[in-house]
Amino acid sequence: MTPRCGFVAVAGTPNAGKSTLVNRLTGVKLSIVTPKAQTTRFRVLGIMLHAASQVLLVDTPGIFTPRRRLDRAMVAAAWTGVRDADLTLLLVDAKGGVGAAVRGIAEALAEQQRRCWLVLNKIDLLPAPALLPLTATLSALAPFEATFMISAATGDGIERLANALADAVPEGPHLYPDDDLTDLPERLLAAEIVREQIFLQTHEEAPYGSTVETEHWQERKDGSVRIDATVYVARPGHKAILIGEGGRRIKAIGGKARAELAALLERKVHLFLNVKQRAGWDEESARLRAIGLEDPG
Ligand SMILES: Nc1nc2c(ncn2[C@@H]2O[C@H](COP(=O)(O)OP(=O)(O)OP(=O)(O)O)[C@@H](O)[C@H]2O)c(=O)[nH]1
Ligand SMILES: [Mg+2]
Repeated sequence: MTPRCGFVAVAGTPNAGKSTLVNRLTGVKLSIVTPKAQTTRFRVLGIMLHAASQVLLVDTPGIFTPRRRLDRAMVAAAWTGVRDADLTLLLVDAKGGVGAAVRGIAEALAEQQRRCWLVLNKIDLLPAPALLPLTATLSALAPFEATFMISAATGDGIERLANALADAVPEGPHLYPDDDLTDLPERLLAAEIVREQIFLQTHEEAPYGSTVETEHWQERKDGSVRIDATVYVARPGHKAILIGEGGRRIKAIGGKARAELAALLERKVHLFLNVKQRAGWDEESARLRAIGLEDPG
């Protein structure tokens, strides 16, 4: 069979299920998932090998109206992902319907004359007849080549989508070794897994005011790894929330993240977290670069 390979961007509003879909298609957890919007902050590559095709799935941050420099960098990263792709999937939370945000993205894709497919997600949450008017509304906004209805959570409709993607990417040699799953460095993955626990275990502004950087990564002779990570928080109040009474919260965050990392890296992990307050980190170029974002200025 002729080898095929191409980039497919997964775009949409925050919380549509983009990361869940990329993890589902690759069969591994590469991109963190939480019930909160704006979880993903930078592009994450998931490599799906399907028959003779290598489909390079680009998970992107949700597209929304940015306020902070961090937000602008996130949205810019999402559009860069779309611009560099052979095909874009507009992933829509079918339960959420077509609001101004989804509409805006569909119109922008149409204007940029992107090759794109419409993918309605979370179909496990609503009855099938409700999907038809949604498809009609969205199809009027952009010339989608195809429409898919899926549940990234249950796997419904995924096989059909995977087959279609494998057929759709252009002919050409594979760009990555076939056993690679992502281009995400392990240090960044570790920081992301810690950030996922912060998103899951703290609320309101605290997760949005936090970022995580891996400071040290030490492979030990016994095969285990020691990881030291710093959690930067924007406000003193956030530091108190993250540490929790008697240090209980940070212990719980570290405990869960450590277990998750041990499973992902398939070895014993010693994880040390240090919480530092750093007002305005979300406006700081160096902090944005540390998490793989370009400074939007
Ligand atoms: N019921 C249901 N929930 C889903 C489905 N797909 C994703 N979710 C849930 O939706 C929430 C958001 O999922 P994510 O994958 O983090 O969404 P995202 O689009 O990557 O979000 P951002 O990174 O914030 O832009 C999580 O709680 C998921 O478990 C689905 O098909 N059905
Ligand atoms: Mg995401």
